[in-house]
Amino acid sequence: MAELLLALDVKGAEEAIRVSRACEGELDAIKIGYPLILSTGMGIVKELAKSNIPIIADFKVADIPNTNALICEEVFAAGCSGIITHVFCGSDSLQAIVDGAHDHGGRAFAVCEMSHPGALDFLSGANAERMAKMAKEAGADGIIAPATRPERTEILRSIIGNSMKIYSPGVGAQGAQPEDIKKYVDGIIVGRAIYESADPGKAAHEFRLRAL
Ligand code: 3DU
Repeated sequence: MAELLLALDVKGAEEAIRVSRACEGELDAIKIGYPLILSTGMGIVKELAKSNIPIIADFKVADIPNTNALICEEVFAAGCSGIITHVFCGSDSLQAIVDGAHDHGGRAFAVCEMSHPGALDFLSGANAERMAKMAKEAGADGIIAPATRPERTEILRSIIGNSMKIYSPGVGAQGAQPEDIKKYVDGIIVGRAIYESADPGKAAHEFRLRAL
C-alpha cells in the first residue's frame, strides 16, 4: 500500500487552496515546489498546513553545507515538515540538509534517480546507486526514485533497505501507473493528473485507491 502525495505545482494561493481543499481526506502529504512558492511566497505553507497535512518542500537543494543549513531554517520555520534535496553536491552538503531537517523535527528526502528521460544523462545508473548509498549513510529519511523506471527503483530499494521511505514521481502525466510502482515504494507523487483534472478530488480519490 502506497501513500498519495500531491505535487501542488499550481500558481497562486487561490488555485492552491482550491485544489488542496478539493483533495482533502485523499492525501497523505502535499509536495510544494518553486512554481507555487515563487508565485505566492512561503506564507502559503501555513495556509495549506491548516488542514493538518504534512507539507514537503521540494526545493531540490544543491548548495554548500552552510547555505543548505540556512535553507532548512527557513523551510521549517515556514511550517514544512519535510525537505527534498539533491545529493550530487556531496556528502557534506547532504548531511547539512539531513541534520537541518532533524534539528527542526522534520524529514529529509534525497533525489537519487529522476523520472524524466533526461535523467539517463546523469541522474541514473551507477550515479543513482551511489547516491542511494550516500543517502542511507547520511541518515536521510527517504529517497526519491522514478515510477517511470520501476526496475531501477527496485534496485535502489535493495540498496537502502526497508527502513527508509521511497517516494516516487512520474505517475500520471509522465506515463507511469500506480500499479507499476506501488509494490516498491512508500508513496506515489502525482501532480498534473490531479490538479489539472476537472474534478481534482475525484482524481485524487481514484489514485489513492489504485495505490492501495
Ligand atoms: O509530472 P507531475 O505533474 O505528476 O509532477 C511530478 C512532480 O514531481 C513535479 O513536482 C516534479 O517537479 C517532481 N519530480 C519529478 O517529476 C521527477 C523527479 O525525479 C523528482 C521530482
